[in-house]
Amino acid sequence: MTVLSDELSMLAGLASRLVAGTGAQQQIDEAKRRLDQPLRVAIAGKVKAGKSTLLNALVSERLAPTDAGECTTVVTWYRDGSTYRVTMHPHAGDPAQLPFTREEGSLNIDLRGTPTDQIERLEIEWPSTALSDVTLIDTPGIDSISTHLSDRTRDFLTPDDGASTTDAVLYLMRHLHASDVRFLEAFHDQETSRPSAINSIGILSRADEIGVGRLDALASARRISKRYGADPKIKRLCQTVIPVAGLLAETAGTLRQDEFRVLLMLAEADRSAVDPLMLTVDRFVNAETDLPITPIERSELLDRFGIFGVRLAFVLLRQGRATTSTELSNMLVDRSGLGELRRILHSHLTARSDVLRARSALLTFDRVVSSVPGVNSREFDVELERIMSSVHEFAEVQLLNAIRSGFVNMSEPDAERAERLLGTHGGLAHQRLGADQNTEAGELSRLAIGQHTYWQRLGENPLMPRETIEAARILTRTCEGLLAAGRAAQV
Ligand SMILES: Nc1nc2c(ncn2[C@@H]2O[C@H](COP(=O)(O)OP(=O)(O)OP(=O)(O)O)[C@@H](O)[C@H]2O)c(=O)[nH]1
Ligand SMILES: [Mg+2]
Repeated sequence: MTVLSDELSMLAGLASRLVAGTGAQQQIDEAKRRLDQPLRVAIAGKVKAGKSTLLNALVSERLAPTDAGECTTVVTWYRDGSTYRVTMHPHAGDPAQLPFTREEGSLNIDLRGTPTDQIERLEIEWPSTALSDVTLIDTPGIDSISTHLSDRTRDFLTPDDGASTTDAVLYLMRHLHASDVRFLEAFHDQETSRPSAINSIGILSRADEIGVGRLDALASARRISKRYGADPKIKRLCQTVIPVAGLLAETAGTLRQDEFRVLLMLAEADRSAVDPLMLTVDRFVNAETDLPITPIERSELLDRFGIFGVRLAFVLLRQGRATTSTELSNMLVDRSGLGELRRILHSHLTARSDVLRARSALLTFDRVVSSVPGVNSREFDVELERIMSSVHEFAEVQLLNAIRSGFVNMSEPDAERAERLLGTHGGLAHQRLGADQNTEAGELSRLAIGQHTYWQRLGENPLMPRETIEAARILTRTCEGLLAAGRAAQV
């Protein structure tokens, strides 16, 4: 048992006693059960931001419906299971299993005539290693503030009563928009009075479309994401912003042999015949050509790859950098930004599942206890406050938020060093210490000692404001944790 789990059990017990005999007891039990389940990560963003496509890319299957269909308007969970099963959870009444078919990989779910506004969520169990440590939740697009679809997503992510059912969010944005920021703020408002960057990652989605599908689209997208990530409003709300070309990632992960053959044919054809086709989307589909590919086939290729993907695959094959469909698929996944997203998902979210889930549980206990009329929650409030400030993992989360919100007065290089140490570049030891992946344990220890000394001295400087001294104390403790973990790993 760790300090964290001991404290959680204690607080759960206290919350249970306070609400015993009321319906709220069940919510406490449910929150406790969640601590052993995979991390729940919602994919959210505006209408047609590419949420479902990105979910498919992460699972390497075309499960989630994209574009049309009533299922795009229902919150849908995708979780690992021992069998393939679809369950509908209505707002009122018992859950029911639903029949489904698959067409070219896509799921076709028969809602049996149930109006979508009566469905709280669909749950898809799907045996998949990609889902073994994370449950992905596809949400309907947020449109304008008032539409009912947006309301469904908003209710789901930021419920007025009860607890949020997610531990973290991937927030897709195509262009930075005032309503994106409002939504992110609303999501975080639920947690505490202070917003938190710890559990959300911003994604500049459909990144291939930036610069009308030119081959350098992703480089431009990377520059734009950096700018978004540095924006103080976004910085308070997202750990980082990265670009992803979801459609290309989805297609690369589900690449078919027939598609590979057509692309190879184009790559091997005479340049004078192919180059004119590659100039624009319109030419690619409609231009007359002697090449053995019909306009319908070209249009299908575009639907799957986008013009950027077609151009990139063509260049990779033509230059001989990819020679098989597996090589092509791997290269496209990498170029799409999905590889980086997977790494970030791991280092920023799943590697920290314990603390993120614990945090969700505490917030749920708090909300449940304060929602039951007549409960004297004083003892609970005191304990919650004590845990939030004394358990080191939470102290780190709160410090990161405080730095990002400008509550802690630090020089820019200090703030950057502190943020990194708190895990904004990933929670693994080398990431926190700013070293590369292959750094030896001895060198990591030296780096940790260097940082320890640095923060300790800063904390002892009597001229520093109180918050900075407190921040330095937490960071010193983080370095001690890294040193201890390094020693344990060497034993
Ligand atoms: N070029 C390009 N098109 C994309 C990308 N991602 C999604 N699309 C296209 O955008 C359209 C919408 O994609 P979805 O994945 O359904 O978007 P969504 O955010 O789930 O949409 P809603 O659920 O309806 O809000 C589809 O036609 C996709 O093929 C991308 O990375 N690049
Ligand atoms: Mg969708």
